[in-house]
Amino acid sequence: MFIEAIKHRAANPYLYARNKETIDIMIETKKDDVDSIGLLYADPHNFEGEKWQYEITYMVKTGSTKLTDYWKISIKPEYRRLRYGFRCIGNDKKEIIYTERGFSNAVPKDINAFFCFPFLHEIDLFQAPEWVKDTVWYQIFPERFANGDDSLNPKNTLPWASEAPSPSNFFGGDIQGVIDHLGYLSDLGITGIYFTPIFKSYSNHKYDTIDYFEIDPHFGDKASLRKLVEECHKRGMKVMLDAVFNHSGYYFEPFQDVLKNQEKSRYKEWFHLKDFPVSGEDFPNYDAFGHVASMPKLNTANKELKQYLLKVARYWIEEFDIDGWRLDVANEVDHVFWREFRNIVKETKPDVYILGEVWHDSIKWLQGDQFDAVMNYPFTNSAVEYFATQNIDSQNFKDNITNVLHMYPENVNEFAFNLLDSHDTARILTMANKNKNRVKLLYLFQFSFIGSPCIYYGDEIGMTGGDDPECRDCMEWNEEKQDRDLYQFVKKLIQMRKEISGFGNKSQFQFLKAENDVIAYLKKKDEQRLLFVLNNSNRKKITNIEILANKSVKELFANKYMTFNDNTKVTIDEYGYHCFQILQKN
Ligand code: ARE
Repeated sequence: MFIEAIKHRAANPYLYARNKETIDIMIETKKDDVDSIGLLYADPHNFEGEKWQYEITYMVKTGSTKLTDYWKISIKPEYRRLRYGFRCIGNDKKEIIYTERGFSNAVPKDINAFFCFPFLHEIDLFQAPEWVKDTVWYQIFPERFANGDDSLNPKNTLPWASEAPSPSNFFGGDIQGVIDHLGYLSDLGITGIYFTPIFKSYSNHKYDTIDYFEIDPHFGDKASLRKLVEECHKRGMKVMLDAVFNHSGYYFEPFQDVLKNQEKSRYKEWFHLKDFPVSGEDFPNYDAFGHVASMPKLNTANKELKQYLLKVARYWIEEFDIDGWRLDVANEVDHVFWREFRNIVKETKPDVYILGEVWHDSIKWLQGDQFDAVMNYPFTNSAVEYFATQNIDSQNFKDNITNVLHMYPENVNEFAFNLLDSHDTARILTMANKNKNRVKLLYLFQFSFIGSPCIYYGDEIGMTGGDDPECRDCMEWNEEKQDRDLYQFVKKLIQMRKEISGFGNKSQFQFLKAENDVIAYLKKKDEQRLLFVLNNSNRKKITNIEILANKSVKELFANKYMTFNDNTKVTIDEYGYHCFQILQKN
């Protein structure tokens, strides 16, 4: 046994409370090296005489990569406390005990050698709004979605879609434009909209805030936002706004005050200034987003500024009833701030969704005290590299996705914000080299995965565009120029996710196959079993899926019943896909 590959710590995601009575435990071992793992566990006070009485129960292998096997188990300890260790039996039949004191041949006599979960407090649980699990998001970049009120157009507004998007051009998109098209989003099946910033700012993207308490006048006013939220809520859609708290804009009043009064400015502690005179020349002498002078970094540790930003967070919830905050550059803001932010937000409206923009491992923010989710870019990267750019093979894809699923607790995964692209990346159809079939597979995978999926505006009708700013083109409203076939496909997936138990969230995901450009995975929920088989190549494939032996199934896309005997070969056309609902044994 390769004991050096055995990995566990009494910390997230290896040990966590899933709900008020359940503790989940995970351990990693070298791939195919260990045959079984028994968890030795009991309450720390469960003694008979001098002897601690423990039970043994066997862990389940929940996923494997080329290097690693992941094992998990859920325990419901009567007194909400736990001491535990592992008994690993290797494929060489050797046995080893693993506790907090390391490896031993026999079970340690001293109970203090065992790993410890001291007490499960409900208040420490990771809890996020339930509605998110069923939400299908749509991301809108307001300047480019629809122009509903010409009177608000900025100077030099260009006719809709008359030019390619540039870092500085304007096309007049606004809040009324979104309201005008809510019917379109309802028809598609959208239940949540994420808006990139709408507060008063200088640029077309509005990430350089001038006033956090005002709607950008080119987008509308407070009455327009109120109407938007009401109209969305009427249609069962949630509204999430973008909070840009890492930095302000250059024209934010307090920063202007710093530029004017320099060392004497009462706002000098609101920023991270390095020396005076403060100057926003090419390379600013203050911290900024990147080295972008027009985005001076805010000092969120400063009490006065903190109160100001927390007031902003509360204001738009309290006065406008918004349902979510997406937090820009969330990983560059201090954790103390985010903890206070969470308290204020949840106190104002408990089921507001807090979504951090973090592109990397985000475990630090997902312990229950800061965010409800992060933008799941590790999911995005794997899906894009497999289906769109085809840079990785099926085995690597399976490995990456298995790692993504084991990166965070299971109850955290269900709230993940799963995007394929965004206003910060090229569009998926462009990444897929304009191959629509690959985009369909991407959508199928996204909609059948754990978490809440998000569609970037216009992707559903086949819009293209490279990296920022190209991905921010004006929405195509001429139906003749829209890819209606793709639209209908996405609409169908949304319906399937909503109507078929186990298709989307609230189910378990398990890979069955990943080779030769084919992947197969099983989604389980209660008695429901859905088997997905996807062919990520331009050649027809025949693949053997053993679990189909002697089963009757319904193919949900073709709406066709089939029965398998011992021959479990499945044929999939080029870039084809199946979803088999397994009905019963013959
Ligand atoms: C503009 C130009 C760009 C140019 C840039 C640099 O459009 O072409 O490269 O300036 O000068 C906003 C605007 C952007 C604008 C930017 C700066 O939307 O158009 O770019 O401001 O003025 C990292 C951050 C992540 C950030 C991305 C963009 O970690 O937080 O970079 N995303 C948010 C928003 C953006 C927004 C800002 C932040 C600033 O979503 O829209 O930009 O408010 C790797 C790294 C990530 C990195 C990612 C992308 O994966 O791991 O950390 O994200 O690549 O670069």
